[in-house]
Amino acid sequence: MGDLPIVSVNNIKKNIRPKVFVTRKLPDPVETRMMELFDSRLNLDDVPLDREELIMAVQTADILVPTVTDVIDSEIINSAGNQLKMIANFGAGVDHIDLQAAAVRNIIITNTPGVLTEDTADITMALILMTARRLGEGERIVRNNEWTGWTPTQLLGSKITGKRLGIVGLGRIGSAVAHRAKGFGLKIHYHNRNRVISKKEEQLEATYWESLDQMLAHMDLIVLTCPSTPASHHLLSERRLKLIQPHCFIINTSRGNIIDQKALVNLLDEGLIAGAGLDVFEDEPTIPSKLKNMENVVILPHLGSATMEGRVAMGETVVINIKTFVDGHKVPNRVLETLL
Ligand code: 8YV
Repeated sequence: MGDLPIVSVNNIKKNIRPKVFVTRKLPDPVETRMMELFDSRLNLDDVPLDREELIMAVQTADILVPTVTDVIDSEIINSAGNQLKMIANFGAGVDHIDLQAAAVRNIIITNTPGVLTEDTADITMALILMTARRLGEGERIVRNNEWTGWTPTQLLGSKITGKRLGIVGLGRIGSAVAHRAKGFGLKIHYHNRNRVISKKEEQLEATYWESLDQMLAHMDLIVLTCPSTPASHHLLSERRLKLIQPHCFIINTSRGNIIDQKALVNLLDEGLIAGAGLDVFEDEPTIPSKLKNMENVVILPHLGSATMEGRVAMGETVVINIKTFVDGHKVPNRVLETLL
């Protein structure tokens, strides 16, 4: 990065454009801005990087811009050159990055929270409706030319008005789901590490369950909107999944590893859970064929934040994170492991 003086705050040398390595194709306006502001290396073909390419990236770039598809584990971080100062993630979830290894190397991690809240909440509602009202099944019947006309008993689903919705994680996305769900006449229940302020509970007419086990056992629909952290890995373990009533549906728009996927498949198979709406999976993009063949499961290819506006806003947030860091200011969306 040349021989110019070093800014003490961030160790990035002033007045020069940092080398930014973007691992995936981003929306055009974002890439254009990245090119204008930084010495950016883009991935126009959008072929995911393999481990060797990722290692090469962290050995050459000042700033890496990865996505959920890049596993930045301790080996990758430890192979980074001293020039790597920041990992500016395109996305809110950072479970694919070893935060501890990055902290040891003084590499700053940022994410893009806030801008994808509404879109992810919309997809969650879509999955609630698709699953409870059997919309995927209906669409498949029509597309397969199997629809012979209306009948009084075809594809009868479950009414959602008046049902109990248990939200696991009442953060930004969980709250946005709660607001929408209330409008649909669902009764809001939630479990969270910390109980939210009473004003918010009153607004949502929400019931707090300190015990996740107890909440799971009493719900008609369960939605997972908590972040994926070491503590939430398999939060819905086989034991907890078995507490759920057989008429209940599970919706996951967070991360696949929050549910023990193998146990979920078995319980769905045995009819002990009514159905599932899944936007995320344990080993994306691999999805067990058993799950894909279940009529009562709705499967989406991780579309939570997939709107043009949302993805551009995520890119703009990445640009702001990098620019403030390079300019030596306090970085707005820094992820501190201790806060997760
Ligand atoms: C993103 C997401 O599309 O932001 C997240 O955490 O799960 C998705 O909505 C993806 O992570 C982009 O990297």
